[in-house]
Amino acid sequence: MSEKIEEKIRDFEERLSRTQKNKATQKAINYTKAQIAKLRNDLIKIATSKKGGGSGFGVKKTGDSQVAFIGFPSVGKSSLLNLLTRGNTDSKVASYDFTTLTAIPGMMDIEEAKIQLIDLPGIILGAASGKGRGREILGAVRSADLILNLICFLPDGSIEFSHLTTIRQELFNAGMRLNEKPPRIQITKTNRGGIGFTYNGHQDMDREEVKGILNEMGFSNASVYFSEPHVTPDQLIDHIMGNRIYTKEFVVINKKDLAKKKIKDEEITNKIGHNHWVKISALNKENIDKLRHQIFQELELIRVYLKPPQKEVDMSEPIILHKGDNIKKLCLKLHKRFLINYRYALVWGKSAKHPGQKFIQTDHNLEDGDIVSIYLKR
Ligand SMILES: Nc1nc2c(ncn2[C@@H]2O[C@H](COP(=O)(O)OP(=O)(O)OP(=O)(O)O)[C@@H](O)[C@H]2O)c(=O)[nH]1
Ligand SMILES: [Mg+2]
Repeated sequence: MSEKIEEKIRDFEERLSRTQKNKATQKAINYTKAQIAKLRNDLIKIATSKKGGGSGFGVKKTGDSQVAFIGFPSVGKSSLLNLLTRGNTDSKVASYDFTTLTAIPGMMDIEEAKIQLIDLPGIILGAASGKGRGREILGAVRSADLILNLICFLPDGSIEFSHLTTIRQELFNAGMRLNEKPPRIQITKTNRGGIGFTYNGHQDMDREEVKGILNEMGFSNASVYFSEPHVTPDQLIDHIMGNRIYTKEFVVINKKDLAKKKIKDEEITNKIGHNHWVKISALNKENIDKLRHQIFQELELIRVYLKPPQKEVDMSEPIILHKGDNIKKLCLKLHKRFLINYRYALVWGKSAKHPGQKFIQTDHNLEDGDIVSIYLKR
């Protein structure tokens, strides 16, 4: 079944590449884009269903955060897992491709946080439509907080950047959006009146185009609001589809020991498209600690300390949360009874206007180093 869908996608994509972009063809382009999005969605549904292997090898989430390793075969994913987990994990390493056949989780301790690393089999072209163990791999990646995209130096001393493009395309096809923020769009279904369109800032799409896409995606009456400028047709389609996953990507360039001549950092940043990357050598254990700290920073974790009411603060064991998490997240991480019986909380630290600020609501965002006392109903 997925083969047929893929064939259709290919047809549409070919049509898209043949169409020159101008005002007259815009409608046809958006129509084609909507069709591709719907078909890809069918693929994602198959891939994330149990039958399609979407449970992602069934790795149980543990720790404060999850990081998934993705990369072509033999780039050194398993070698790196073994190093980062300081020998607590033993994922098989070998010189042949497809050594790792399933997901291997390992735990990395850093700055009082426990980070679950997931080593995965090598990915190949067509993974999103199920080639190799593609569906399971992408299933496991979908639930991660950070994706470590691994590439490596080749024996001739050059870096294989093309793998990055392939992997990103596969992740895109699987509904993942790397280093992007969800577009700020609101769509409210209405009973009549067609498609209403209001916006903030400069937009490149006009009402006709927005209407075209919405009609194509099954909306006849709705009011649409863009609260950020320059929303693209793809972002609009993503918003309507709703199952997109927005994750950060960090690029690891392994096998630095094979590098011959120096490649400028700017050149690497240009090729990668951002400066969230590091060169390492798993073989020579080079830059491994640097990478550990970079992972910690990329995850944007914060430490919150608990002060039981009328007692001293416990500085020995912080609760690890993600940046932007609120008191509700903290309660849930402790035990759901903290949320059910919540009365108020007192907060000291960066997020409080004054020491011991009182919060009756749980939607207050906490910051790194905050001290919190939670008072419960009796
Ligand atoms: N020269 C060099 N070789 C490395 C380095 N890291 C790993 N290797 C070698 O590369 C080969 C593949 O390493 P693995 O860790 O098994 O690679 P993988 O990405 O897990 O491979 P699959 O599980 O098959 O996808 C092994 O022969 C490793 O010894 C490195 O930093 N430098
Ligand atoms: Mg491996």
